[in-house]
Amino acid sequence: MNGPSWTPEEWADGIRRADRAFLGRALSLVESHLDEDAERAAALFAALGPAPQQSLRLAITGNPGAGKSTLTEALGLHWADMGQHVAVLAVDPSSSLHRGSILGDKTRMDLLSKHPKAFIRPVASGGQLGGVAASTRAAIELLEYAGYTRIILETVGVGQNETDAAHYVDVMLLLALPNTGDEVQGIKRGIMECADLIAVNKCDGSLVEAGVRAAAQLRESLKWFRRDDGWNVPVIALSAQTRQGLIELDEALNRFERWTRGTGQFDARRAQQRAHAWSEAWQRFVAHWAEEQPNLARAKAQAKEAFDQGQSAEVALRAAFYAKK
Ligand SMILES: Nc1nc2c(ncn2[C@@H]2O[C@H](COP(=O)(O)OP(=O)(O)OP(=O)(O)O)[C@@H](O)[C@H]2O)c(=O)[nH]1
Ligand SMILES: [Mg+2]
Repeated sequence: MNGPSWTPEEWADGIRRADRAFLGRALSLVESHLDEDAERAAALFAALGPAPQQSLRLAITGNPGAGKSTLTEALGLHWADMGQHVAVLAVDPSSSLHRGSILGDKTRMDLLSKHPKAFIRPVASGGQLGGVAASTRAAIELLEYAGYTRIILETVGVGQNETDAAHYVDVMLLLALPNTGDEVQGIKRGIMECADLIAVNKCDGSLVEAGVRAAAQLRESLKWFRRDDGWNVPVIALSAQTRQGLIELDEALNRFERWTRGTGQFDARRAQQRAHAWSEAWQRFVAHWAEEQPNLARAKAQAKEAFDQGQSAEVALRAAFYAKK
């Protein structure tokens, strides 16, 4: 990144003032893969000091077209009007993020993006569809330093890593649709298991009745999932478009936050997420480093050859790496 000439302290001050220029450059800095940017980011975080703890981090998941962006905007506006500072990270699956494609038309969130208490930022997905970029955690923290109290992560409703978002947020909200039928709307089990709240969206017009039925059906299928923490996952019928049910959703979110903070789950989950972030970053770092070591590359090639000839991966690797010791 061609850097501005701010000192880490100036930069930190700018972020604490929620100055969009400083914040925007800082978000680009943590997304950057350049070594010198990593050093600058570390200096910036050192200048920022201990992270504020007052935020609520929410992820919205759901199949493509479920209304995640529409709900993000409705909920964001509701919160901003109530005095919250709202930041949205919208995961963009396209790799062309830095070539000027700032979210498609329907995800622009026109009203929210103009709100003085809101900030919207597209983030690159983690390489795979549905993934969340490794830099997302640092981005969330920067937004919190800037005083944002509600962080919404809109995920991409496709791919293998849809449940990734659970590693980054305090609350997982799953958006379902007023589809009824034997199948639970093609929602994968893993996604259902991760959800702390479910909202059936688009319960408006001719779909109101179907929405109520779908909500009942979802409540029924939730009985098959046992949660260790004893939380009863609420299922709320709503319309992100007419905002019917939005207050109820907000209340359910507040209830969940109060409940998890009360039981200590809230802090426990964040601590677990930090631990997960560490081991994940360490593995990624080591794997990346290993690729650059010529000795390792030779042993790996040797093992791969044995593997291709039918040996088990484990045996081949152990032989290539340890036999010569
Ligand atoms: N009738 C009705 N339509 C809705 C509602 N919410 C969203 N839509 C419409 O559904 C379509 C998809 O909405 P989005 O908010 O873009 O859905 P999304 O989940 O963000 O979609 P992707 O990001 O592409 O996965 C749009 O045409 C919306 O106008 C709702 O509550 N009622
Ligand atoms: Mg969207």
